[in-house]
Amino acid sequence: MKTAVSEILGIEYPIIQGGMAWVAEHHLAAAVSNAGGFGIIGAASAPAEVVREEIRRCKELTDKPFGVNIMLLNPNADAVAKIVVEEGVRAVTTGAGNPAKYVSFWKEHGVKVIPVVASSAMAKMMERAGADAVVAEGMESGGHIGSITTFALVPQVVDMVSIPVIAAGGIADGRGFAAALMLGAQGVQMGTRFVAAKESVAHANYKAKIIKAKDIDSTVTGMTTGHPVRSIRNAMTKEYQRLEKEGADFMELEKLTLGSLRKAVQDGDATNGTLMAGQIAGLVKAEDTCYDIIHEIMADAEKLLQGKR
Ligand code: TUI
Repeated sequence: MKTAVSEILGIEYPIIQGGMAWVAEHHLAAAVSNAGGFGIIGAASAPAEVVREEIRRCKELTDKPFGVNIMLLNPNADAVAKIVVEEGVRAVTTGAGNPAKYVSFWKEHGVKVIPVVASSAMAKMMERAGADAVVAEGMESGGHIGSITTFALVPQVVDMVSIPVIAAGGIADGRGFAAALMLGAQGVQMGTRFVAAKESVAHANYKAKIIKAKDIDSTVTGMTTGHPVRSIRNAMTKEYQRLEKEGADFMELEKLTLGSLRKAVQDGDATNGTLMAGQIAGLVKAEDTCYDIIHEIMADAEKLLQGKR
C-alpha cells in the first residue's frame, strides 16, 4: 500500500513501530523493517555510543530502511542527534519534547524528521520547523502521553498541517489502521502490539500482562508531575497514585519509578516494574511475529477500505 508515508520512508506498508524504551532494540526494529514496516531503535536514555552499536547491529539484520527515536528528555540527546547522521539513518522520530533545534541539521544530511506530537499546535510548529511528517499520538498510548484522544487529535492535526500525518494510540489491528486512514492519516505507529511480538525482547511476564489485559487495565501515573505515563495497573501504580493523592513531591515519586521500566522489560518484574502499554492492550491476544502482525493488519485493512466486512 503506497501512501506519502511509505514513500518518505521507502517502505512497503505504512506501519511504524514505536520507539519504546528498552524494548525497541535492534532485533525488533530489524524484524519490523524486514516485514515491510518501519522499525525503530528507541534511544531512550542510552548513551550515544550504545545507540550507534544498536544501529550497526540492526544494519547486520536488515538491508531495509529503519529509524531511531530520540526521547528529548534524554541528557544524551545532542550526541544521539549527531550519531543518526553519522550512521546514515533513514529517519528520526522524537518524543517528549520539541526537536526544533535539530531539524535543519538532520534535513541538511538527508535524515527524514518525524516528531511525535500530542496537539495540533505542536504539529504546526513542527511543520514550520521543517518536519517531513508528524506522528499524532493520542492519550490511549502507552508511556508518556498528552491529553487528547487519537480520534479527536488526528483529524484536527490533519486539518492543521499539509505534511503527512501518522496516527498513534489505540491502534493494534486492521480496523484501527483503516479507521486512521479515514481520519486522514497516511500511516500508523503501533507500540503495544509490538511489545508483545515474538521478536520483542520484553520479558515473558510483561508480554503475558499485555496479552491478559482487558480494556480497563491501564492507568495513568504522574498526572501531578507534568509527566503522565500510561502503564498496566499493578502494585507500583497503586503506590504511586496513593503518594500522588497525599501530595508527595516529585523526588519522592521518582524513587518509585527509578529503573522501573528496565525492571519490567528485563527482569519481568510485573509487580514493581512499569509495564508501559496502551489502552488497546485488551485487543492483543497472542505473541505473533512482526511479519504476521503487519501482514494481517494490511490484509484486514484492505478488505475494510474496499467496503468489505
Ligand atoms: O515520548 C513518548 N512516549 C514515551 S517517552 C517515555 S520515557 C519517559 N518516562 C517517564 C517520563 C517521561 C518520559 C515513555 N514513553 N511519546 C511521544 C510523545 N511526545 N507523547 C507526548 C509527547 C510530547 C509532549 C510534549 C511531545 C511534545 C511535547 O512538547 C512539549 C514542549 O516542549 O513544548
